[in-house]
Amino acid sequence: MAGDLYSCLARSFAKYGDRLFIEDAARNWTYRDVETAAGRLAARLQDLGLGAGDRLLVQTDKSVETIILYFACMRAGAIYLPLNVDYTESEIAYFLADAEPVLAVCRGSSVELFARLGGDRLEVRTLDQLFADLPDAQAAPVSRQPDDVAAILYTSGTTGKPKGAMLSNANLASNGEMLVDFWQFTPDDILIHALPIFHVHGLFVAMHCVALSGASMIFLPKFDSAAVVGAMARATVLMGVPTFYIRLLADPAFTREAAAGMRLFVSGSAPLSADIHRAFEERCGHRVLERYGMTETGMLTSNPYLGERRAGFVGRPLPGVELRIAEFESGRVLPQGEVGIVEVRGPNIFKGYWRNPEKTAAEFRPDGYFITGDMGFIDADGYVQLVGREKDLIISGGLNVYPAEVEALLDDRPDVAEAAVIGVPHPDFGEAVVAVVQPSGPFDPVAVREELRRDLAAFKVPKQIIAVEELPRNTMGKIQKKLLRERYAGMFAGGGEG
Ligand code: MCA
Ligand code: AMP
Repeated sequence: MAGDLYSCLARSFAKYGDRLFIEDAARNWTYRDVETAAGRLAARLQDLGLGAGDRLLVQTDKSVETIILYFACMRAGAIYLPLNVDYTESEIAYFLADAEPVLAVCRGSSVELFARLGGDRLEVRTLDQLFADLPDAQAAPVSRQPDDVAAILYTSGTTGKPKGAMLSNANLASNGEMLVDFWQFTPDDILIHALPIFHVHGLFVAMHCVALSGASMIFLPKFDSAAVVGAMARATVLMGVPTFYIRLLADPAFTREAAAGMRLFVSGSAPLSADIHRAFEERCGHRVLERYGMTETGMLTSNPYLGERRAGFVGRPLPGVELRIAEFESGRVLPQGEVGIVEVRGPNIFKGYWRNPEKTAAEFRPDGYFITGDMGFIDADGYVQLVGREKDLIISGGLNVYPAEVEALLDDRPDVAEAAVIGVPHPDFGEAVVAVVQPSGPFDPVAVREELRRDLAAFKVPKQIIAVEELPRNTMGKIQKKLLRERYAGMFAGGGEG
């Protein structure tokens, strides 16, 4: 395998030059169109002072231009740092201070905010500004080593402070090339791209499978059931989070006929229930292929393309990935069949957390295995089933919410004595964020929710805040979240609004 990610991408650009790469509402882009634009944009980035190893922070709406910006960043040898468009001022301030980017590319409405937060050292541009009058001359690709960082993706943690996962050129290239093979992508594939492009799933898994195989994608701004079903007439693959499949099943237009030309439906980022798996097959005749991964690791396991796709299982370790189950505290490796923490090793595992050697050291075993925080077991056929999480994490519609971050904001309020934030089963999002609060005086849950929206991205804001007289505690005084989860398990059973 070649040294850097851009070399792999450039081979595709050269090989598939005239073929269609991206189709959006505005126009069609061939591989050559995208490469030429990326080469010219890379020259612009360099003019703005972005050198090899510098961070480029991006918070833009989903667009083909953003994808071109990503390629231009790789071509310039810089480090790509995508942010969820939902992030608020306090969240952005943290990322700017921690990552120290040279350049931020944002929406027009955020320019003033970024300029104020970033100070003199940060260049701030919109996509329109970057693309206006691009230079004709393309920047030559800057060569990078396999181990050089290509991207930093922030993930929150149990302490509530996000950590930047450093993904190397080799991490991204090896995982992408392996998935092309494993899921049998060919230049004839057409992928429906309805995921956001600030996460591993939409940016690396879906996009690299297309870019590295010479396939093409129908690029949708977001998941919309009608648009996705409409695109199926011409497409072959859909990748999505379980909420996509739940919403497709709720759409009467999604039928066996609508899905007839599709060859593959992939699900990941959150558990796909065995019930949804079965209902999906009954509806359209396709068995969803479930796989499992993480921001820090890329894709780890997958159900087979050709063999049995087992409902409720995330499949076997992918080629090159070593996976074992261990006892969390001691690290003792457990025999097949026993439930423990999932640990992984392989060329796809990240380099560590940005400027955070302590956190990095804490999440690796001495022999190089990364401790995922997911609990599971391996069955007699080598299939992995995930049964829960050791980490206190809620996954809502494929997006991670760490209760600690929401609890810290609530606990800081004068009207809150203590708060416990839990995940509650939700028919659309899988899990929904709910806060159970012990007030310290007059308390208005609706007003508190509105105030939380100022400091938290919308998906992290509790769908409901419940005031209770007393939070249940164990003899040590610790809040019993398990009890709360049981107590409120049925609250969304009748529908999403609770
Ligand atoms: C939007 N909202 C959400 C979510 N998304 N709330 C909780 N969880 C969410 N995921 C908020 C909106 O801000 C809005 O709030 C209200 O919920 C209703 O929004 P709705 O219109 O239903 O949302 P949507 O725009 O249709 O989005 C739902 C979605 C989207 C399609 C499920 O969240 C999505 O595309 N998720 C995919 C995320 C993803 O790519 N994850 C991969 C991570 P209000 O009304 O209050 O403003 S990578 C990863 O996990 C690893 C590597 C892996 O294995 O893949
Ligand atoms: P992220 O930090 O967004 O990369 O989320 C990674 C986490 O998503 C993993 O540690 C798992 O807990 C979860 N996850 C990803 N894929 C699956 C899956 N197929 N089933 C269950 N959980 C999953």
